[in-house]
Amino acid sequence: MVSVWERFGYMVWMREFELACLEGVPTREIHGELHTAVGQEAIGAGLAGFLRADDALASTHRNHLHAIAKGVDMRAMLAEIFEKETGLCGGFGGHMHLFDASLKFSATGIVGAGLPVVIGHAWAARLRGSDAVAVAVVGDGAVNTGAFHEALNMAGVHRLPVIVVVENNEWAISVPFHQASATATIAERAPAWSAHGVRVDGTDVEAVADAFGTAVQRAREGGGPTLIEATCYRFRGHFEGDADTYRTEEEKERRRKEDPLVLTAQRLISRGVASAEQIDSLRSAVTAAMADLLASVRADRSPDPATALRHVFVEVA
Ligand SMILES: Cc1ncc(C[n+]2csc(CCOP(=O)(O)OP(=O)(O)O)c2C)c(N)n1
Repeated sequence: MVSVWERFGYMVWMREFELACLEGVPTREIHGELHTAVGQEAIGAGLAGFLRADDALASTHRNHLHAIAKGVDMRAMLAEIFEKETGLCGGFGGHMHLFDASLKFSATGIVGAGLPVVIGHAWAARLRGSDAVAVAVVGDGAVNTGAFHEALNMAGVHRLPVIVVVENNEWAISVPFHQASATATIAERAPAWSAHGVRVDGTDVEAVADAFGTAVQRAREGGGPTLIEATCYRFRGHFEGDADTYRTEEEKERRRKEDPLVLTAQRLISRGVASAEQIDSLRSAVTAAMADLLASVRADRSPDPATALRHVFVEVA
């Protein structure tokens, strides 16, 4: 059982990890779009501790926190994001394509594309007679794709051990959720697929963990799929470089006050779990450790340009 103090630790590491990634954008060490989930850490940390190596998790373009929650090695992730040979995929994939086959962790930049993958994992577990589960984490932008309906329907028909977690941060790039959904919430759609539906405050790490832990247990015991909607807000633009003019300054300022790290720290202090000093020293220790990790990754080599076509075409011996 992961304690709330430990979950807070995850949140701090997740925040620092993404702040480290941000350093690589202006320096052009990271090419392409970088999407962070700063502000959404209570969801990532709420998923931690429930999944085994043989459980699958498929994530999105905003995937760093889910990978950390699944136990993917942070150094190998950071090296991949910084396009180094030592990265998870040898520096060929970059931040949107983090893969760790040993942990059945995958990510995709195609909205909704992780859902059918998860159905495949769940079906495979069923055929093997295993109680492994399969988790898809998607954004609210994925919930009106065909893949979302098809995957949840298939999971419902076959009572597959599937959990779909939707991070509803209210915006799919510049499209507000209320303009794109015929239902006020996502969780209320669950009965259409005979799935359990639950909507949680995604700034509350314990609420997320409760909902996710229950869903994983239900799936392992043959109780079928669960759709979890976790409400949240992304603190940064859709990607680094997004002018983000579609959200008002007033909205952004107001919502950033609901920082899950601050809310969780306040909870820890009010319950007497930790003092303000302990929280500060944890944050300073993680900041220092992440600076060391980043410095170490930066010293690694990038792939040789001569290998650019490796993994693109079949290599015939
Ligand atoms: C099939 C597909 N259509 C469009 C895009 C372009 N695109 C990238 S991210 C995104 C919005 C995703 O929003 P959401 O699912 O809410 O996730 P968030 O970025 O808010 O985490 C879109 C439309 C894409 N990557 N894939």
